[in-house]
Amino acid sequence: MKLLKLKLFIMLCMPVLLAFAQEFKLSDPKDIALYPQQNEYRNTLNLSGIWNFKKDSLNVGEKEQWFNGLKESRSIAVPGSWNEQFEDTRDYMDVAWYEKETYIPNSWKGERVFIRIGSANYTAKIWVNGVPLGKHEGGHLPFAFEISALLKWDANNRVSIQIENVLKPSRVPTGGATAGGFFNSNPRANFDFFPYSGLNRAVLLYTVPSTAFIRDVTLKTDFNSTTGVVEVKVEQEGKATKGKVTISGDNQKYEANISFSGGKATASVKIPNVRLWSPDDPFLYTVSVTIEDGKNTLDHFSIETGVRTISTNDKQILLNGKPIFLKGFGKHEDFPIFGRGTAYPVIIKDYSLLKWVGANSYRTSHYPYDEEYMNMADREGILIIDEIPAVGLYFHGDTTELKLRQEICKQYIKELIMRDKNHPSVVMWSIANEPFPPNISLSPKDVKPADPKSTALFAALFKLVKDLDPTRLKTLVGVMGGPVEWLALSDVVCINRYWGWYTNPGDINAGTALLSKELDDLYDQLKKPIIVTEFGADTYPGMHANPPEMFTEEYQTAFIKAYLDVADTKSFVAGMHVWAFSDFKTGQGVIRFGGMNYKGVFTRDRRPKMAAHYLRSRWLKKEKE
Ligand code: GCB
Repeated sequence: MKLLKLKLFIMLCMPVLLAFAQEFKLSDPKDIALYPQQNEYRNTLNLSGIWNFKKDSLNVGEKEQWFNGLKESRSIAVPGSWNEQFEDTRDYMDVAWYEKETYIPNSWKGERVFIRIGSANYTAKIWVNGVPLGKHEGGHLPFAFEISALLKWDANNRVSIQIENVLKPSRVPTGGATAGGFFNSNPRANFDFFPYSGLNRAVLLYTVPSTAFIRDVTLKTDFNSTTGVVEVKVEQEGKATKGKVTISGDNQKYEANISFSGGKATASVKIPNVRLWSPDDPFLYTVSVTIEDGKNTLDHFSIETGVRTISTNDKQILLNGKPIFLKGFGKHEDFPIFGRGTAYPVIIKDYSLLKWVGANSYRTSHYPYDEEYMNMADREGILIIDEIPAVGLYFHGDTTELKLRQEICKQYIKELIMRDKNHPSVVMWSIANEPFPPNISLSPKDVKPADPKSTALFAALFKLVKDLDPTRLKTLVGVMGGPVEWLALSDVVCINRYWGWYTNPGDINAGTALLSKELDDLYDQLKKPIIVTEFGADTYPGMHANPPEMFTEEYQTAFIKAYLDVADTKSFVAGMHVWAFSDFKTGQGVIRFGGMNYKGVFTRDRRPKMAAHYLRSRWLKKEKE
């Protein structure tokens, strides 16, 4: 009788024991190398829509097994930030659960099935049908796990995701540390944008063939006179022995056979009379890869890409060997109600406005954006400085926290390059925005030398970037008063400057005199092209003053004009990015009226301020000259 009871007890407890016995795997960046695709060998299922949601402020969900079904949940939209969808979640920076049931057809049986989460801010743990699957840290990059073994076929399957967004100094971007003085904000982020939480991008299920599938494709483009060259590296997992690469476009088709050794194969395809990719002609070729085992085709994947090169000389950025001046903005993924959630109409609108205003580039400040932004940049011919979420890094204080920050930066670099390496629009990787030294001084005369340890860290991050992608430029974006040693590591020196705003308030002339002198000094020391990656003034739409006064549309326009005029006198300035494209939400604090940064030249709902009209007249005219 006792034995029977024991057996019964074990049987009842089995699912629970199984759930606890299993470990959460860490994601492998290789699994985000190729965006899920629907074709004759692959399926995708987008789980966007309404999910179940529940806050877990006491952090009891795991103990109470919420992964076996959320009780008393409410509905929430995915993608979308939880902060904008309810009244009690705006400043909620803690644990919450998402849940979705979805039907998996029997026709998928025998395929390998993966789940891909576009962005979960900040940490995520995932269960499928109550069984632990994997975990991930970092809110702006995708991650994926295979789920084939956990699925029930021709049945509903439950996906449970626990997300936690506590702002901590050990995380990147950093939070929870006291910024000091006027810069303190609620929520306690050490960065100037709202720390939107939750599932901000789509969650996808997708299949790949189990016999063999294309795991990664890396494209490297070059040209020689009128002939383009595309180097294609393919990685497969499974039994494929050979395959084919086809590049088509402009009514032409070029092919090369590949054969695998150790799962890898390469090809070099020549394109006579190549149409080079550029903002003037963002022409995209289709690179199509098939793999086979000698008898049957096993998998197929295709990528749109452009043929182009990017390089520098001591003063200029060269696209396809010719100088190009970067006109554009620092941006954010930010919109009312969506928060940081993917909003397709906003993506389209932003590209329409970038074109309207005459911009040719922007920086994904201060984190990687949804893949559709990258696809659109390829199509529209917009150059991208692609930034990891390392905003406001610092090097003093607790050494364990410092180490954790360094590790996560390395992970971000691996994930970002894995995700975005085939986009012609991406011309530069940015490994940090405004890292700051201890005892920062805003007077250029008093800038202190960098601590060699921090310089060594940046050197190591740059080496990692170069090892992973030697074809693109790399930079870190420097803060006012930041050390020159850090800037010296970049291929292109990028600096954010607010002389005439945070210093010399109300005095644009004094501000631009400082800017002009600093640019000359920097160039004398570094002999590299410089981009001013941020400059701007908060501007409440509809506020006017003559003569211009801070916060008015006139001041913003005059400020931007004065900075652009200075840049025009320096042959080594290779780009000017206005801060910011549009107004955006921040935490609440005394320097952020209404919890907003008003430095946009467009409002948060994308209406032009006076400065947008001014930029349009200046940037479009320049193009014709
Ligand atoms: C900066 C930061 C950016 C801020 C901006 C500002 O230097 O890089 O994140 O939003 O200044 O408006 O203060």
